[in-house]
Amino acid sequence: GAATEVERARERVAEALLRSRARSTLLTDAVDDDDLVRQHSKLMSPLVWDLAHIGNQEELWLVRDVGGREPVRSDIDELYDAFQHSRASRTELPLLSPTEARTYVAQVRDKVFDVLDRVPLHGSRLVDGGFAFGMIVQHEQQHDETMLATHQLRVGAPVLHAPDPDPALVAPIGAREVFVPAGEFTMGTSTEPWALDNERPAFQTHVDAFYIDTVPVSNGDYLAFIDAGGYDDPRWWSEVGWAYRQKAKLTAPRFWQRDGDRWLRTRFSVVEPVPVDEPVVHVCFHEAAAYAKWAGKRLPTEPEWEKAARHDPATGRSRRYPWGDEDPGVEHANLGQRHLRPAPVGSYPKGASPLGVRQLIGDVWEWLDSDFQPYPGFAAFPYREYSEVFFGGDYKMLRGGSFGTDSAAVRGTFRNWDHPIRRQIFSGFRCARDARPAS
Ligand code: AVJ
Ligand code: FE
Repeated sequence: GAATEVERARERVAEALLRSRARSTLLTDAVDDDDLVRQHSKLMSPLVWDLAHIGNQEELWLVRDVGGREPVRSDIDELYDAFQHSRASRTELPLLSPTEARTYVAQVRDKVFDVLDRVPLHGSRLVDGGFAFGMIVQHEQQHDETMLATHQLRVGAPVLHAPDPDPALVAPIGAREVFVPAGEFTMGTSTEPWALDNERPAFQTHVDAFYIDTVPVSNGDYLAFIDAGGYDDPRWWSEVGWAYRQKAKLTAPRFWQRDGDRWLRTRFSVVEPVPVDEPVVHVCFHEAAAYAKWAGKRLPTEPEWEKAARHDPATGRSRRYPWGDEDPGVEHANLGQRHLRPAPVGSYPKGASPLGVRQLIGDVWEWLDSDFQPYPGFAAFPYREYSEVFFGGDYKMLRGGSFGTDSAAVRGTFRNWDHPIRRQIFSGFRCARDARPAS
């Protein structure tokens, strides 16, 4: 009944809070204090900022707002407000030290478990189904992925270790492309309990027939673009993309370097030959779009991606995930920093969509040819600064999560966005093309 459902929500929250904290701890305990306060890149915060910011968001929403408790520390809100200070300037601030930050997040977390024990998880939109807790879990996991990207930018001996994906999970893919017939499908959600405001509400939308690649573009595919002179041919690039390619002198994905006649790449401080069968990662939107044009294709739009990922032609309904409604298992997708790399293309046949599209969830975020815009009926909730202030033409969409995304922070409806020039994120892509009826 309703009571056991609330108890299950409470258990889900507790488990997710423990998992996100274990990951934040791993990412921040892996390096020494000098490394925690250092700026590894102008694009990133020092790791110690992310850690205390995680605690501060948790305090604002769960301790003060949901719990109605006294502040743990009311003096530091401004330091950890992402809109007050650019990432590049955060090392200049009088931040909590690593020890203070660890104490702070632990104090906040103690109070949060107390709040979780006492508040009803129903009766208001903020707490129904544990939403505010789920939002904070997703916030921590999103910053954990950002911290993982900071680790990738960090120079020094390797400190993160994980087994490689199981090669036995690769299965022949058959056709390189999947045909998605024209028609309506349900995009977004009105029922997913932890869905964030920008995923809501569900609505019907028509998508013309199109073809989408069965798997993400691999390093091997991408090498063919490089070898064909793709980086030196403005025909493949948009005007803005070409200008950026020139200005930034792009010649290959980020973290690649030429070594004689082969390419090496650095991955969490380990240098290795570029693995040709893995999805390409650390490309910006402009590189993805240029590759697609060179290949005679284009990037999918956001409705196309979500239809490929969720639409079940047999029932006409949209699934939570490509494989169905169950939460991601290890057989479905490469998520959660379980591995420190994408799995080879063709992996996870059990994670395929009804039409047979693979690896939509996990491995690499997929750049899409869509700007970040609200769905019809969007309402900012619970704060404008999560989504609303980013709507417009400045950001391109990314879908599906990467190997560094936790299962709590991705689903078929989950929307991510970034500047089209960003490459430090775990971003790759797959291609699509129109399926125009022969005239
Ligand atoms: C949704 C991943 C673009 O990291 O900037 C973290 C998530 N929002 N803190 C980001 C977020 C506030 C956001 N992205
Ligand atoms: Fe944040």
